[in-house]
Order: sequence, then C-alpha cells, then structure tokens
Amino acid sequence: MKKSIKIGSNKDNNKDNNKSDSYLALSRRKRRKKLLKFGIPIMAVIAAFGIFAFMQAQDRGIGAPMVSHIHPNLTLVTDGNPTSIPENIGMDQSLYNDRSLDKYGMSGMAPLHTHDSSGTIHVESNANRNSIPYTLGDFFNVWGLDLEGKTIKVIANGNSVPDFRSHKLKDGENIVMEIT
Ligand SMILES: [Cu+2]
Repeated sequence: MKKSIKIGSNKDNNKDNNKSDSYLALSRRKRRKKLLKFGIPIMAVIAAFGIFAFMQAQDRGIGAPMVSHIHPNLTLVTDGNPTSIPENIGMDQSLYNDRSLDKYGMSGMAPLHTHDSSGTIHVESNANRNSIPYTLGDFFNVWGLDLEGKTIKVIANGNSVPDFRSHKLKDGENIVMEIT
C-alpha cells in the first residue's frame, strides 16, 4: 500500500517535474523573447549614451594634453598709429567672441590667445590641426575686433599677405597689420 502510494507519488512528481520543466522552458523562451524585445533596445540606448558621452568628452578635449604650442608676433597699426594688442584675448569674456575652436584649447582658454600686450599670439592646442591650420582670421574671430569696412594690409616676415583671414600662423613669424 505504502509502496503503491510511493510509486504513485513518484509518478505524480515526475509528471509535475515534466510539467514544471516544460513550464520553465516556456518561461525561458518568453524571457528570451522579453530580453530581445526590451533588453536589446535598453542596452542599445545605454551604449548610445556611453558613446555620446565619450564623444562629448573627446569633443571638449577633456584630458587631452597640449600637442602644439607656437608663438607668432603681431604688430598692429591703426590709421598710422601703433596700437597695442590687449592681453587675455581668448580668456577675458569681453575679448573672447568666437567659441567654435574651444574644444582645441587648454582649459579656460581659446587655442588662440594672448597673455600680455606684447603682440605675442599664443597658439596652444590639444590637437595637431595640420589639415586645418590656425589662421590670423581665427585669431581675429576669437578677439572679435570689428574690422567691418576697414582696409587691411598684412605683411608677414616681409611678404605681403593677400588674405589675412586664411593666413596660416607660424611659430616666430612677425606679422604687421595695418588697419585704415
Ligand atoms: Cu604660449
């Protein structure tokens, strides 16, 4: 009697096991489906955010060391009068206009800036922009000096510069700009 009960219960157990196995299998399949339906999009969103944050950091040049540091010299003559170039261009808010190159600058500075009124332009960049070199135009964009309607004549190391805006800045170069 006991035996038959035992056998019976074993059978029942087996049945239950089979049932629960197939139930588990079903739920596993469902879970896999759920994972595909929700898990993958969630993972994709997380990955996208990660990539976005990384690119943002890269864009801002976070942690990027200075790789280029050159010093051209600019002499400014306005209507025949020598004009000093302000210090802290690309640092003081009032002398810091075009922000499009910020990501290449060291922290708190445009990659083109001045530290004093000597006319030394500091080009300090966290990127080697050989294919898109820094130009005198970039410097004036950062400065924000209004040159609208002015006649500009530029001589760099004794050579006449046809278009100052596209003139590539070089280390130690002496640039004379006449504004009238
Ligand atoms: Cu410098």
